[in-house]
This record gives sequence, structure tokens and C-alpha cells, in this order.
Amino acid sequence: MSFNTKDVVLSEDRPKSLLLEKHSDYLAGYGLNKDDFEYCMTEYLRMSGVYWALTAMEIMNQSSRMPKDEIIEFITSCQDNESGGISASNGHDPHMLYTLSAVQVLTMYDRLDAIDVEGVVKYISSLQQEDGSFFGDKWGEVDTRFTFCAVNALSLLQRLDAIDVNEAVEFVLGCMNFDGGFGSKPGSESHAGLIYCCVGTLSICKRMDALQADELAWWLCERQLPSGGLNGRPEKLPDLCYSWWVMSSLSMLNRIHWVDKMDLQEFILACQDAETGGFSDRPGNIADPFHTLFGLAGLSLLGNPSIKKINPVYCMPQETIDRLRLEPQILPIGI
Ligand code: 7TP
Ligand code: ZN
Repeated sequence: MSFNTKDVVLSEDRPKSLLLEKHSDYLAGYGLNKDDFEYCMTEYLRMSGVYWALTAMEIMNQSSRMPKDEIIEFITSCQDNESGGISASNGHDPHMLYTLSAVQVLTMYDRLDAIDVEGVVKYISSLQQEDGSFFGDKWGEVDTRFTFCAVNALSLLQRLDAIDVNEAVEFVLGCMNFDGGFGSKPGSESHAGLIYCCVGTLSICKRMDALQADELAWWLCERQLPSGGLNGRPEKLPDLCYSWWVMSSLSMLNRIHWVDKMDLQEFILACQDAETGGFSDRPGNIADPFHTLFGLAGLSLLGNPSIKKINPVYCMPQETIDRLRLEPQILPIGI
């Protein structure tokens, strides 16, 4: 007889140490062959892919292996002159998600001069609605993810004055649930990824006082399963990227000691692919740049000394956030 909790079992031959050189080689090689099938299949998210790979390389202190000039030219070519927004790839439609990724990459490179910043500010502010919420693009889907994209990107550009921050915060607070968590819109169920977006928004807007910190931290640490991994909602399998969404949220709440760090570290290390390099969503699956960033970022939050400190709100190197003198709000230490 077992509990009806879904989980995985870590096999004895799993990786148990951090394979940094493998990960650096994996990301340096990703996209070198532009005809590669896997690479072509992800054209619709390329701008974010560049952000995931570059950030992962930055925190491994390997970003000099990335094609900096090519990346900057690519971003310039993805800005839409009319709306000011930025798309995932050449010829695609601009979207809030890729606009944020582009701003993040150019911030890390300290090359915001490569885009029309005023155009980006105009694009983002044009997507705010009467109730404070944000559309993701011209098609009008509302989601707390897009609020976080807006607030995050504008804070990096030092242009939060361009939107109604109070209304944006009120909308996010309207998405809070009885369990202290947040969903994508008012009344939607709590989900760890959306909790990260909402807590991140409140952190940047310095409104962390509005949280039910203990209820929320309790819900978050209940995501840890016997394997050590974290899931995004009750009754779901663990997934490496939730190491980031959950641990970054707990970090903003100053309560990462509410999870078992050793067990989580073992799960994260088990998600490495020892042959190809990179991390996958769970042990034995195919690696990708997305999970590679969030595996490394999770280890950084756990204090791994081989990886640079990552900022839990921005998911960028802490040194970049310090250079910009950004000070997202972190709660004082809990119990
Ligand atoms: C393979 O199937 C998917 C499903 C959703 C691929 C992408 C997506 S997504 O674009 O909506 N997205 C990001 C994401 C990316 C990858 C991936 O990136 C593979 C290769 C690359 C190259 O750069 C893989 C998964 C993925 N997901 C889906 C997912 C994560 N964990 C389990 N799954 C099934 C996340 C998804 C949504 C997303 C989350 C955070 C974020 O900052 C942006 C988008
Ligand atoms: Zn995942």
C-alpha cells in the first residue's frame, strides 16, 4: 500500500555531482547547427531561449562562449517599429514574453542602446487595461504572467512610471486565493509558476506586506515530494523547473529553509544528462536549455559555491541587479 502521491524514484546510477563543463559545452553547442530539427522546432520561443542559455552561461561564468554580437543583432532585428514590441524571432508577432527576454539579455550585456527603449516602454504601457491587468499581446489574453513581464521589464529600464503600478498590484492581489497562493486571473487555482510571477511583482513594487506569508510558504513547501523534487500543484509529478518557481518564491519570503535542501539538491543533480550535458524536467528525460537554466538557478539559490548568486526575483546574476541598484523587496526572515 502506498500514498496516492505521484512521484519518481531516483536510480542508483544517477549523476550525483555537478557536471559544469558538460553544461557549458551543451549550451555553447546549442543552435550552432541552425538546421537541427530540435532547434527549428523552438523558433517560436527563440528570444526566450537566448535568455535561458545566456543566463545559464553567465551564472557558470561561461558567457564569453556565447555569440554576443550575433545575439545583439538578432534582438535589434526582432523589434517591431510600429508597436515597439519584440518578437521571438524574425517575422513573428511581438509579445510581452519575448519583450521581457530581450530586455533581460540586453541588460546583462549592458547594451540597451541596441533597441528603441522608448518603443518598448510604449508597447508595454499600451497593453495595460482599466483594471490594472495586462494583455500578453494584441490578441488580448489577460494573465498575471504578463503583469510580471511588464513590471519586470519596466523596472530594468527604470521606467515603472510609465504604467499604473497601484492598479497593477491591485489586480495581482485580486488573484490571491484562500491558500495564500495565486492563479492566472481572479478565481483561478494556485500554481507555483504563477505564484512566482505574483510574488515577484509585489517584490518589485515593494508591496510584500500584502502577502499571507506563512500560508503561502506552507503551500509552497508542501510541493516537496519524497524524491526531493518539487511539483507545481498538488497531485502532480515533480519537475525540475518547479525547483526554481517554488524556491525563488520561498527565497523572496525568506523561508527557503522550509524545504529539505539536501533532498532537493539530489533531485536537481539527478536531472542532469551525463552524456549530452544539460538538465531535463525529471531524471532520464531529454535535456533542454529551459530546464538547464532552472536547474543551475535552483542550485544557486541552494548556495552551491560553483555557481554565481542568482537574484530570485529577476532570475539574472545578482551582480547585474546590483549594478543597476535595483532593490526588490524581500521579507524579513520567517520562522
Ligand atoms: C516541449 O513542449 C513545450 C511546451 C511548452 C515547449 C515549450 C513550451 S513553452 O514555450 O510554453 N514554455 C517554455 C518551455 C521551453 C522548453 C524548451 O526550450 C525546449 C527547448 C528549448 C530551447 O530553448 C521546454 C519546455 C517548456 N515549458 C514546458 C514545460 C516545462 N516543464 C515541463 N514542461 C512540459 C514551459 C513553457 C511555459 C513557460 C514557462 C516559463 C517561462 O519563463 C516561459 C514559458
Ligand atoms: Zn519543467
